[in-house]
Amino acid sequence: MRIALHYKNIDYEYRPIHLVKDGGEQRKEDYLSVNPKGEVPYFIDGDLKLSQSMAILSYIDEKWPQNPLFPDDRGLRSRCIQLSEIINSGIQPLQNLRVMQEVVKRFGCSDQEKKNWSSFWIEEGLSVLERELGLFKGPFSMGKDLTCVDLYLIPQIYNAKRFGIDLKRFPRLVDINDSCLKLDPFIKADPKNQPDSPSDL
Ligand SMILES: N[C@@H](CCC(=O)N[C@@H](CS)C(=O)NCC(=O)O)C(=O)O
Repeated sequence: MRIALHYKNIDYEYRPIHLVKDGGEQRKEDYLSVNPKGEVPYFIDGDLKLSQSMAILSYIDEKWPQNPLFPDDRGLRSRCIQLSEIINSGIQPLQNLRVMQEVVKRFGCSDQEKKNWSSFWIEEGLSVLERELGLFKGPFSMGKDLTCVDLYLIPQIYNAKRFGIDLKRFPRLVDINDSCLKLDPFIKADPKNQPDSPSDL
């Protein structure tokens, strides 16, 4: 989310939500009264209040059309959503904090089993993307222009590294990651440049 706002040069007020401290600020009544789903990101623009990153990105892109996040071509736009959802629906939910906490509670997994589970879904999703994004030539996921896919991919690669996943199997993804990490919006949104090291987009 922050990458998109920086890429489009939109001024915004950032309110950090600590996902772990004291059982997670996202689960406190203060935050649930704003976003009953208890997740980040959450985006407020005047009277509009939005959760769900894809809905937020699509709103931001329509309201501030500079530096577009989706291709103009209808088919490529759908491909862009499809490829983003491989991460957003196919990897992220399977190893989201609350999902993993519930898995541990119900099935008593060890830390190693938890790690294996998350790594499995990350590697599976990245393998699909390695093939899919290999069809596009250029520095970014869909070729010469940055798109929404890059906004999902780069944080997921950061996450894969945290899990110790060997990225040598994914040379196309590594190249895209290197291209994106040279750009200002990605540098500004890097977790190490955030006061609270959050994990949302
Ligand atoms: N489908 C949602 C996923 C949101 C989500 O799962 N966010 C994570 C952080 S990346 C979260 O808030 N987790 C808190 C928790 O699991 O308690 C989206 O695309 O925005």
